[in-house]
Amino acid sequence: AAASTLGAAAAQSGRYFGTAIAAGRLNDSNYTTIAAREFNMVTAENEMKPDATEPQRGQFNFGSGDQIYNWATQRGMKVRGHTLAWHSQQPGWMQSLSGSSLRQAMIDHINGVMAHYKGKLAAWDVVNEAFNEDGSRRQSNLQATGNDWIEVAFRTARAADPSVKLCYNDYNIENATYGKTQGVLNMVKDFKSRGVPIDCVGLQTHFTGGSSLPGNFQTTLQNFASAGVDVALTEVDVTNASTTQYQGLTQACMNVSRCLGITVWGVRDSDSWRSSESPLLFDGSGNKKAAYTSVLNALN
Ligand code: 9MR
Repeated sequence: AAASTLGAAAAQSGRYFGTAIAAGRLNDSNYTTIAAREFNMVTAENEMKPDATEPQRGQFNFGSGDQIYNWATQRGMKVRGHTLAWHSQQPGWMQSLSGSSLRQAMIDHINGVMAHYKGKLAAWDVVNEAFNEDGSRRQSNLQATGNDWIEVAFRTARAADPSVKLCYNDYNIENATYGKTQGVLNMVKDFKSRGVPIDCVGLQTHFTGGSSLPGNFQTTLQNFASAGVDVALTEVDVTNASTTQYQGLTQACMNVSRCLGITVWGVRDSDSWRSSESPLLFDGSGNKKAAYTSVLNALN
């Protein structure tokens, strides 16, 4: 029988359907009613990022992250951790570090945050957005600590919590022939060949701001899977919520056995970081849009 919510429909094939949640909206009952009904995975939109969790060096704050974690798990939902090492949304003290002191701060940050959530999360986005469009490494303060910073982050993460899946997460890695996609795929193959722990790649899948679903998306997912990692669509949104693109990206995940699930980057259009593009599955009043039906049907 066809399921009537996104989460239940995804669960029929052992997958999940998630959303980004913002702690500041948890007192909006229209928002929480939809979120609790439709989804079975949650990502904190900003509350588990480095600036939120370690505002002063060595002083961790899990208040708003835990608010989201508790809200989700009290409703039977799972939680993805987002994110531990990133060039953006670093606390001010971290931005001013470099070299070996920044490297140590990154390690300490991973250990401090992962200890708090040890055994509780489905996955962590250990490293976020570390590549340029051409497949080279993004120049950042983290990259400047040495090219091995990504593998150090993953090894640190594995030791901190051996039970959680460790993911690399990025945008514009949906087209199989694109330089950035190949750069990330080559990193995964290199890590696998050298025993660097990595379990999954998160494809953010922001088909918004001018980008759109590539015809080879399923091939991309399969290429990562063939390299030995699970994949997930982690931050989906689509300009004007194109039904064909939403249907196509959902079908691509359904067609790849190692595609674990799909997360949309917000509940209603009004909750989106790109609300002017109306890219989500519910309108600002919380009504299901046509794209919702196309996703639900593809999951069913
Ligand atoms: O949706 C998030 C928005 O509220 C923040 O202002 C922004 C700050 O960088 O981050 C947004 O989420 C991003 C995610 O963490 C990583 N991939 C891109 C997302 C959209 O910018």
